[in-house]
Amino acid sequence: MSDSLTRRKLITTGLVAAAGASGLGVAAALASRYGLIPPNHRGIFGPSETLTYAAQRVLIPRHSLAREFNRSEISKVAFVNGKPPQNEAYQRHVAGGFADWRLTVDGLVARPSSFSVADLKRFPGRSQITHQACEEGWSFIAEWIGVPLSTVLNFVGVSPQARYVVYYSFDGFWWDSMDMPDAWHPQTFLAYGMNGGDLPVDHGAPVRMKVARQLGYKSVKYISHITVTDAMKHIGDGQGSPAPAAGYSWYAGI
Ligand SMILES: Nc1nc2c(c(=O)[nH]1)N[C@H]1C(S)=C(S)[C@@H](COP(=O)(O)O)O[C@H]1N2
Ligand SMILES: [Mo]
Repeated sequence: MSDSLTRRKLITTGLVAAAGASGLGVAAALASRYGLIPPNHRGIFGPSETLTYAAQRVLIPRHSLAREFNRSEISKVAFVNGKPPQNEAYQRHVAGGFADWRLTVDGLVARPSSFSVADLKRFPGRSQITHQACEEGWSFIAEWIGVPLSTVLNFVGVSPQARYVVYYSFDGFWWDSMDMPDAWHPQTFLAYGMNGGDLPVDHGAPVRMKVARQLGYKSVKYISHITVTDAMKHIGDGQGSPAPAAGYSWYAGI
């Protein structure tokens, strides 16, 4: 047994025993010792959110992959959830073929940068055929084409203090964040293509986040800004995304 596996097993046994013996508070204390506290730990579901997040992070190897499918398994119908940004600026980008779209990346990085869609397409591209599941109950299989977020993070140079990657939709309304294991995960993409073509407007053109290991709402569409941070407390309501205030988990692992 490798050292990390032994450690994982020890922590897991501790977490499970603590949760069983003396309640979620002890589990949370243990999770805090290992830095496995989600940004929404103070919310109504805080203690159980911490337990779920810590247990997932301890139990599942960091780069374990979401299942990938064959081309023949791609769904005939891809559901859409949520409208494109309802503003004129977005309509102008659509009319201009997104030539002036920029994705800015800043925060705890050595080289804050701004990328056009063409810039993103110059990085080595990847594709994945994965399942997208919405919290509302529907799901579909699609091919997503893009650049792994890790490639862009390596390009801008992430500081060792980084703990979260926060990402914002052009409409300024949708945003979310993920921890560094998901940010470095090989199936976390900045997707600019879908099922062989450019990403359609309904699905987030010109570029969306695709987080294969979490529920659909983490895959924010129309991405125009990414920021790397060591703390979530000064961002939004401090819970890592608007999801917790709406009754959903910050960590939506599947
Ligand atoms: N900007 C933006 N991103 C978004 C949404 C949205 O309404 N606006 N909906 C989210 C939800 S709830 C889901 S399930 C997926 C749906 O992606 P799809 O429309 O490509 O199926 O996008 C997520 N990202
Ligand atoms: Mo969703």
